[in-house]
Amino acid sequence: MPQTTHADSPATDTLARMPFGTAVADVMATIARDGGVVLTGAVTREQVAAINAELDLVMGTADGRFGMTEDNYLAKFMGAHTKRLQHCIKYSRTYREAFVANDTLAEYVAALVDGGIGRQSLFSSHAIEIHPGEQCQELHRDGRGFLARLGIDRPGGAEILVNTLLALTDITEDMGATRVIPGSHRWEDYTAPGSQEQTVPALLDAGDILMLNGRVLHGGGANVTANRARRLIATSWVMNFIVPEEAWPFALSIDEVRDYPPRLQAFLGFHSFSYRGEHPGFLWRVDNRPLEKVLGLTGRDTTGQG
Ligand SMILES: O=C(O)CCC(=O)C(=O)O
Ligand SMILES: [Fe+2]
Repeated sequence: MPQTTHADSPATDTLARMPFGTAVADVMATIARDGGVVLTGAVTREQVAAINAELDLVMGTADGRFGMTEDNYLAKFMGAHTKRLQHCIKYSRTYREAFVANDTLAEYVAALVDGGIGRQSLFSSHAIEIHPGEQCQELHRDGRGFLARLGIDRPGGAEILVNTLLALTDITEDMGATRVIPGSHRWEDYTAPGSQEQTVPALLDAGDILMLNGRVLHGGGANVTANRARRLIATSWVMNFIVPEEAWPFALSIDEVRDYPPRLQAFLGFHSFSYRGEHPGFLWRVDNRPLEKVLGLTGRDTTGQG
């Protein structure tokens, strides 16, 4: 697949669509070309209804909050008219059993991200409900935090992350369909931001997924409808082997760790962290909140990066 420059027009005008269950090689060939693909019918209409009913029990509560109340640096990226609910695994049995544990999905994930079938770590399981009035989200590559840091922010490097966006409503362009720049994972210059004019909307029926590699530019769309919210769940996986050898949060209790120096609490994973000093506390969160706050660890932060 040739590299392209960001001046080139998109590789395709629309994203390719194929049924969920299409041969792994065909799905991978399309993602290699475009950076993403729509896989139709990943879950049934009945399963969509069940997932929505399970999520509705919490989406209306404080956990399904709008925007980011505590973390202003993330507020713009997360959106002021968008509800986000982390840990959907916990709230929807239908979603976790029919979708996240699905054998075919595990094969697609493993074909993109090294490790073998079922041997990636779940990175996020996060409902995103974009309401009327929301603007376009900043275009981004989901693997952005890893790629530059590891020196693989160029075509052809390892795939660290894969994302799937499972539509729980039909999603039209005016409702804020996810916008993608097909082929942008093949740009030579990953620092080029891309523009909304280069994007195409991923139109989804409820039950379809948009599968994206960690390198393609995309972002949530603007919801310009009067009264129609759009709901999906972003489920992503990462390579599972850059983790500590010792499983600290299971080996040590929070009570033991409470009196440790804050630096050590952070080393042991009792603290949210960031990719590279940017967006402190973006990773390793609970209920969209910094872990150390959830745990009541109030010691002074000495990590220098939140
Ligand atoms: O909400 C959307 O359509 C996009 C979500 C997204 O980009 C993400 O979860 O990384
Ligand atoms: Fe994203």
